[in-house]
Amino acid sequence: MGNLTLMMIKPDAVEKGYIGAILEKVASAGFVIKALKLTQLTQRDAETFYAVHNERPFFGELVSFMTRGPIVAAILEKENAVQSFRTLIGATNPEEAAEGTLRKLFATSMGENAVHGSDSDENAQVEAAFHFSKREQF
Ligand code: 3AN
Repeated sequence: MGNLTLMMIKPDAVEKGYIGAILEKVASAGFVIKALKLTQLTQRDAETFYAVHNERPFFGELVSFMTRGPIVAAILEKENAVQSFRTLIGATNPEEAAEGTLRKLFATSMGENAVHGSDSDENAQVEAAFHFSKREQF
């Protein structure tokens, strides 16, 4: 069981001014920030990051959404980080997300769902390396 996960605050939540509110919830839930940046994905970045979904019907929509404005990327540390953070995020569809979860609070739809969290320890490592060099990780 790993203790790191990769978060992205997606363009919809950045546009709405939710960066501070989301980081406050993340910190209050006991996650420690090990790396943090405001950045913007290129089309190639998004296609690479979401390569597992490239056969899905929503892939084009997902890539154009994720590249339309800046995002916040962060590496978060906590015991059992991947599972614990996915619980804090809530279901992919915000209408199904539990009360108090980040998607219930800040997301509007299945596509524009405010926050990403890694789905496995392996992907957390890959996604952390995708966004951060070693000297940006503390
Ligand atoms: P999660 O982000 O909850 O792990 P995944 O891995 O199934 O969900 O999907 C990755 C991303 O693809 C989601 N965060 C969402 O932005 C987008 N997505 C998933 N399903 C749909 C859908 N039916 N329509 C549009 N976008 C979707």
